[in-house]
Amino acid sequence: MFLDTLAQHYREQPDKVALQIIDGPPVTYGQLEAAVNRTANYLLALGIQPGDRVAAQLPKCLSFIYFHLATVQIGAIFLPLNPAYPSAELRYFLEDSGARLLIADAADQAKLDRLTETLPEHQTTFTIVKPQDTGPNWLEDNSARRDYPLPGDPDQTAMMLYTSGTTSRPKGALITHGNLTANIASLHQAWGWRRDDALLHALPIFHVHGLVVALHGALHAGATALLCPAFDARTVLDLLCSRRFSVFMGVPTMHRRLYQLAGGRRYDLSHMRLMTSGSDRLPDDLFFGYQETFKVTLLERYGMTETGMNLSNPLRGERRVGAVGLPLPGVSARIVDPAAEKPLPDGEVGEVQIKGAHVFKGYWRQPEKTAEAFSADGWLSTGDMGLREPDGYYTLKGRAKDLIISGGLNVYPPEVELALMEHPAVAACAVIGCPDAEWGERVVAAIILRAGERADTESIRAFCRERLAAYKVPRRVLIVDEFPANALGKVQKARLRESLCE
Ligand code: MCA
Repeated sequence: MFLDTLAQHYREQPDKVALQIIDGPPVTYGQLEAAVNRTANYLLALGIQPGDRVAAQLPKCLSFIYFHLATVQIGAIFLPLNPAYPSAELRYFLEDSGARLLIADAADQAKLDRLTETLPEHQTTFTIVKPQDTGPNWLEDNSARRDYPLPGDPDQTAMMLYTSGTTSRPKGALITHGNLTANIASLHQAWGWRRDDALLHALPIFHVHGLVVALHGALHAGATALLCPAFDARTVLDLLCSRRFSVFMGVPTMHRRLYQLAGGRRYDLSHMRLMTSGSDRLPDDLFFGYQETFKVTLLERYGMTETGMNLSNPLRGERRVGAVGLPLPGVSARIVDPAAEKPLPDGEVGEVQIKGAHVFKGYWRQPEKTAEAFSADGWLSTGDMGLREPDGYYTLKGRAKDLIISGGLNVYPPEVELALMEHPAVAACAVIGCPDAEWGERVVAAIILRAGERADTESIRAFCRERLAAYKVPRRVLIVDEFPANALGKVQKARLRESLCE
């Protein structure tokens, strides 16, 4: 299990640096073990039991990592939340998950006060953390790990990660200890993780990409991770040039910013053992531009919250432009005709389906949604369309589901549409993604106003901002008279995109 490997590093290399936040003190594996044990003791003292949900809405900091590892160590369920969620979204996650505890940033006190007024009494205890502190008070407990069993059942849930749906409010995907172990073992093998690797970590840590693929990857290998609290292209490029690192993972928007910052100058980053791109399609020009500018061939891979990583271009061998590679060790993939659920021959476009020990066990308290996600014979429907080349490489060809990916973050149009429909002047709306060189796609909303109503588009954006995290707020709002619709009256988003995207 992932926790066992970590315990092995605690024992075998206690003096090796495990983590460091830029400009902060290094944390060795020995110190990490002590901090995680003390945090676990603190959670136990609060009465947290196996299976309880422990939510954390913190900026990227060591406390987040201690709470994450301590929560899974005592058999509770860790629920990471994007710090950008305003209180309306936060309330939904806390209510839906029935979280016993929310670990939050001291800077968010006002938001938490508003929340306390609306949450059911005693549902959630807030523990306020000052993320800049490396030794907050719960770490003052000097006791070693208390005597409690470490989770031993691979089916036990370790994390709950909210993903949105095309027709519903966000659903909590349940990720088990077995899923985490399978994922990380597979990536370890495929990407050749080593103890002497040094990861430059510039991703958010509340998603699978930053938390599991990058951070767990480094900790599982017994390597060192340097964490940038936020992505700043200048800082990251300087660090990459320092030759202190061997691994970097990013989303295409980050790679685009690094490439643009280079501004035609050449940098030799060929000492980097592995630089990956994921969470969104890597544009061809960026793949080639990177090779020319940085002497690096980005390794593109494909995953999703419900599974972690599924497909990857190879570490050695051809990293094919425009392709997401081959199934990772332990992963099975197939392309099916979504209507008939029939596997399709190579070269034909269908839905990508996935099977393996890394696939999540279901959505929190949503058995129907869980059943819908799987085929009768147990394959997970990804909602992504793609094809398999005769030599086994997979290429993605769009989405079966209504989804926008902006800067590597998923935005579900129905969620934005629900928020827009709460506006008293909005009679109907449709949210689409328009192509964007920096973000991949940008969120655009078309609205029809109620008869006699007037509203300026900026006030509509401000209205959304109170209800949705900033990355989901439409960059453009357009007032239209009607939508292109099919015979059944359903808005034809493809036609809307043709007419509204510039
Ligand atoms: C920030 N903003 C965004 C986004 N990020 N708007 C749209 N899409 C976004 N992704 C907003 C900010 O709130 C701000 O709004 C404005 O854009 C400018 O912010 P800026 O400072 O330029 O952005 P940033 O803070 O530098 O963030 C850009 C980023 C970030 C570094 C690319 O979005 C990011 O870290 N993306 C990675 C996401 C990720 O890890 N995805 C993995 C999930 P305003 O000006 O209005 O305040 S998917 C996953 O885990 C699966 C398993 C997988 O396969 O990987």
